[in-house]
Amino acid sequence: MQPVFASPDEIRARFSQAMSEMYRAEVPQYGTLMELVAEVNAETLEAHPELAESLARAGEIERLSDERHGAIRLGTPEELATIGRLFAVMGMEPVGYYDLSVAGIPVHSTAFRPVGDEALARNPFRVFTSLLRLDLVADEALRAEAAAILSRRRIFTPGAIELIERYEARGGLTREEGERFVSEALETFRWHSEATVDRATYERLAKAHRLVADVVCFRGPHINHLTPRTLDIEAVQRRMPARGIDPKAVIEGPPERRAPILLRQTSFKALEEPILFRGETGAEAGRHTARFGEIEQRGAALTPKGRALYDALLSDTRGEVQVGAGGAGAASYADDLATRFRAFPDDLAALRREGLAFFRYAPTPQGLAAARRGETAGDMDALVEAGHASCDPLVYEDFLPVSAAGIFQSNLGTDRQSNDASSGDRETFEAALGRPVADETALYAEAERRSVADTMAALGPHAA
Ligand code: OOG
Ligand code: NI
Repeated sequence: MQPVFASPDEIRARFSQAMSEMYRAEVPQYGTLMELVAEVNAETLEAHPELAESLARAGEIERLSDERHGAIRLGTPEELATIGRLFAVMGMEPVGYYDLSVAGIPVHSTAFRPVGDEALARNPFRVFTSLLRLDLVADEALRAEAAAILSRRRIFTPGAIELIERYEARGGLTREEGERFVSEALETFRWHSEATVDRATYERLAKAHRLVADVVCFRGPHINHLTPRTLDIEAVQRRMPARGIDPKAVIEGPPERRAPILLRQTSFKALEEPILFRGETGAEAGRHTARFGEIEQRGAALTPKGRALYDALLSDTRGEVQVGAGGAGAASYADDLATRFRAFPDDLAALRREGLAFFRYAPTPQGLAAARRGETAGDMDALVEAGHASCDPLVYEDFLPVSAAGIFQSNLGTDRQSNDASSGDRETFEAALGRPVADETALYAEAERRSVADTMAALGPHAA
């Protein structure tokens, strides 16, 4: 008899819940941030009943303060290949390639995430996953030393590997296996305060780049942050200090707008935590900063034309105003950003008219009635104009390389913005992963195209 399998969405929902509990216990300040986010979200809903209604219609109220994403940093191609298989058990696919070397950070990344509308609605949890690029470490001896240390660790439990193999062989896990899988998988993301190296080795690696030490010197790729969704990122950013939380200097992404686009993010700075180095005569006390908390607010996914405009306006601002290591210049940066983004249309109709954002179309009840009378127009603009089709922006479900770099940087102990020359290496990343990453723009374009086709079919001359 064919066993009954748990859905990957269900396993992912359990996993994100378990991660949230583990991280709150490990990093109490993250719990404080969650409380602040819940408070601001509640106030925002009370002040904007129309927003509360639209979230309720979309079925999003219940999951409002669930985490949207987390992040890890891996050390070897084999680790990336296996994590891809682990995330596949939970319905998470690699989407997008992010080159962080543009900001002087020696990693490249993808986001493992659910891709279908239903899967995203069921549980949106995704993991921004970076792979260390030892090829960007200049010192050859150090590079070899790091590779040797990494080759000795095993970041997955035997139980997790066994369940991944079972999933692959049978095409699913039972509910009981899914529960076991979640607790085995969780071990990979747990914090270990004992470094696998001595102080001198840690310091040599940290001198090459703080991130190299963070990836190489521990037993596993500890989850370094989780990120809930906020309805008012400005308010959370403002209120963090009163809760004893130290926010990064600027909110990454576009400025505040009436019609939100892409992704706005901010984080609290990574905490300094006690660790133990290996010593000749026993453990030696040390300190390490890696783990932080972040919040995000998402808006419309942009077409290539919209994204080009976004990139140009952002790069103009960053060319004009540099934020310094301690956050100096943050206010002028925010002002300059807001001024420049006046060139980016700020209402949904204009975003659609000018082809800057992706939309999802659907027939309205009036449209369906008109179609039955044979009174609908044959093109989408006219259908929308007549109220026969509705259109809502597609939510951006991915990440932004410049923003990600800013989040990395502020958690490596500096708010200094950096704009280096790029040299991505997507081919090597995909070879390590064992498969290509999906193209996020193609996913949005396809979702829009499908909604247009379905809507036209429902409202077209042959509909009834
Ligand atoms: C990842 C930083 C990037 C985001 O939301 O853009 C990120 C990391 O620090 O490992 O999480
Ligand atoms: Ni993040």
